[in-house]
Amino acid sequence: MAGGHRDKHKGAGWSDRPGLGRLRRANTKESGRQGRWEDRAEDETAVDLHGAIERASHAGESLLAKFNRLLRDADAGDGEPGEVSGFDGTRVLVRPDDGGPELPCSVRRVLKKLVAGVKNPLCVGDRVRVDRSHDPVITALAPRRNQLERADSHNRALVQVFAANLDRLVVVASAGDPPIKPALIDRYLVIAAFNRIEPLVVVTKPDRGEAAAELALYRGLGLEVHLVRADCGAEGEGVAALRAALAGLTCVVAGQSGVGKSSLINALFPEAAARTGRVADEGHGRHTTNSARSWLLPGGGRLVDTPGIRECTITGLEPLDVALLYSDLARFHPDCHFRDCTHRHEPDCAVRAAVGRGDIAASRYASYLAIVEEDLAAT
Ligand SMILES: Nc1nc2c(ncn2[C@@H]2O[C@H](COP(=O)(O)OP(=O)(O)O)[C@@H](O)[C@H]2O)c(=O)[nH]1
Ligand SMILES: [Mg+2]
Ligand SMILES: [Zn+2]
Repeated sequence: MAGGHRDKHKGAGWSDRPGLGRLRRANTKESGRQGRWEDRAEDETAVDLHGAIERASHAGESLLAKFNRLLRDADAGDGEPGEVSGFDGTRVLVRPDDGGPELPCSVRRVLKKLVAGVKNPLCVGDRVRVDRSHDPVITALAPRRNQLERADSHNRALVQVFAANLDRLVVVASAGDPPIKPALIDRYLVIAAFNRIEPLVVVTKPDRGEAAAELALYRGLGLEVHLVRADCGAEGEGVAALRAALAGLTCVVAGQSGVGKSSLINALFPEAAARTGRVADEGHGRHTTNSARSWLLPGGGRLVDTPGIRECTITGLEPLDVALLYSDLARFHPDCHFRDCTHRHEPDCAVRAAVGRGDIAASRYASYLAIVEEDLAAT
């Protein structure tokens, strides 16, 4: 088939984006750095994203990489396995794997001092071991698959980690009331990609507006997109399909206030919703680290409730990194005249040409520019 690499990338799903690693190596001067990752990289995409994360923070080593490296050196630790489910004052709540009740635990000092520059050594979703021979104490911590982190609002030198080991970032938007905001969806998608969490898009309120174009756009990007009536309980349109899609997974729900997150969780998981009472409305007034909470769902999945996702770290990335996290832009990047093209003002830019032809949605290009020009400029 004619068209070569473009067809190969077309419609590629999240977990299967061939060529991003190659693209990054082809487009950066720091290709030597990739070697360190080769032995633990699952695939080229992982190499690529780690490359971006590495440069984003902590003088060449990402917080997550440093954390996991230190953990490998740490004591294996005795005790029963469990998972951090929340915080209660100075205690860390651990849900034991054996199904017993949550345990308020203290933390062994060596774990508290693990990584400098981190506000909280443990976060919701951490896999731990608890020694219960006396007062319960967390003795060991397993490496993390991924995490959501951001700079502390009071001290920019400190990083707050508020959830780890997530399977899905559920991005919720409403078809109307409030109107759908593709730029906000794109921001969450970049956060998901940067943190290596698979995103899933839910559009609520099909009775309040029209979102056919957005549904088509995000499905066209290879994303799983659900249209869901969230205020009609378990019988609402799309609820059963979404519940099936999330079964057994650890999910975090993100979205603007008023789009129907709480309603959605009520419809999906009435048992959990009765206990949560609240689910992350973004930002404002809540202590992100200590108010994060995870809830066990029927079937073994978990719902992680945390605000602050919108402010997750994308500062520190360079335009090239952001463009690579936009799968639709990245597809055209190899055809730009300059290998480090930022797709703004450069001549012979294949990305801008594609926007002009309608091969890249105008809203996607606009949100890319907004991130590059507003967020990255803010650092
Ligand atoms: N018409 C309609 N209203 C909805 C739908 N989903 C949620 N709502 C309503 O939208 C409002 C905000 O919902 P809520 O779940 O509190 O949003 P949250 O702020 O994201 O948690 C509530 O009045 C809900 O009843 C829907 O699919 N259709
Ligand atoms: Mg709510
Ligand atoms: Zn370009």
